[in-house]
Amino acid sequence: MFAEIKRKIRNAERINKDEALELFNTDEIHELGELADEVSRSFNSNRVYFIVNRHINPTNICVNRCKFCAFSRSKGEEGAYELSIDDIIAQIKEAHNTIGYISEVHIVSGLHPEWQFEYYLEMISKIKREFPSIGIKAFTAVEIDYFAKKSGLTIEQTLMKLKEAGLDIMPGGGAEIFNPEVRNRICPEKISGKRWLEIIRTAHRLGIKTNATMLYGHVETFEDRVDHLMKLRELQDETGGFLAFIPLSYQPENTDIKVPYPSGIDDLKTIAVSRIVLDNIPHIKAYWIMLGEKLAQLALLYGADCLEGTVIEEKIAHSAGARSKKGNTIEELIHLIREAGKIPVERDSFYNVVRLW
Ligand code: V47
Repeated sequence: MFAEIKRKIRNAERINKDEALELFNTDEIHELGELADEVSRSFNSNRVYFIVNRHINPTNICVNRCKFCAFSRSKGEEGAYELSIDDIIAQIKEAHNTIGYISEVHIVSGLHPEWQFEYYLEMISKIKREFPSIGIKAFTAVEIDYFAKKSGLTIEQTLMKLKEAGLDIMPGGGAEIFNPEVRNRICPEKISGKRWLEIIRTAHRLGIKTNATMLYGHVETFEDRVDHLMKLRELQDETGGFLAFIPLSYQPENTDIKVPYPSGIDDLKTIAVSRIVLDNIPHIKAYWIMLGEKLAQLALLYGADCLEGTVIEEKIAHSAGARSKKGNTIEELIHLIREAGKIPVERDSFYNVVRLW
């Protein structure tokens, strides 16, 4: 099957849209996985990365109501919460004390109608001051756009201020699916895909590395997924600023898009096709929170080379019915990686090696 595509990949030739679509439509899942694993090995040998990190969501109060989101609340609504900077510092300290150290915090929030940009700057600079060795991965392109609008600054100025305050890299959230028709159905109030790409382009130009995501398994088609991947590949050709790509498997509970969870086959296919198409992005994450630990482990043989991390407390996917644990220990991550026949590599935010296990 797909002999010509195989030949191209083995000769390090780029595959086109039609070929990517053919891969999504194939039933030859093992062959697809084998091919993606070959590509993964060409990037990262037999290594699989993880990080000792904590996810922090300072607030779930959000002015947008994305149809796939079960996390957001309006101000005053039951379940709405706001963390102070002291609360955030306390969460990091607790993680630090429990594990002994933390290499990264991952911070994303709702679009809070009242918080000012200065609050976020203070948040980042206080974290950096208190924990200078911790990498700060914070704020999606959607939040950056919102901060810029609220503060009257340009995107460039907003990003520069955050960088000066201590922001190291940006997560890949908010990309969802770029196709405007699908985007309009699933998150009509969110910035466009074009705007998301522009903001990320600016971040890369300013030397801020980012990740990229794709939310799949709701109402999009394989064509939409391919289009999304191609747009990321094009931007990466231009900037080289993406560190990792993370396909996000749709979690449907408590949301307005009532569809079944993506199947395991769909999850593995999406990881594999992403690895093959994104021939210029060094890392593909199997986000165990959304895939579940066991399927994420299998994804390590289907093109993924990173498991994200310890996470400690996950809220976004678990509000929508994620069936995984909310956090994991270093030992469990290492066990998953070793049992897949791979070498566990503990990393920092920039994929520098912290420790080979
Ligand atoms: O932007 C929201 C998605 C994202 C649902 O960059 C949902 O390293 C599935 O982006 N089902 C946040 N997904 C998570 C994210 C992320 C996670 C881990 C690592 C990194 C990284 C980024 O979650 C949101 C949105 O696209 N999301 N609701 C849902 N029901």
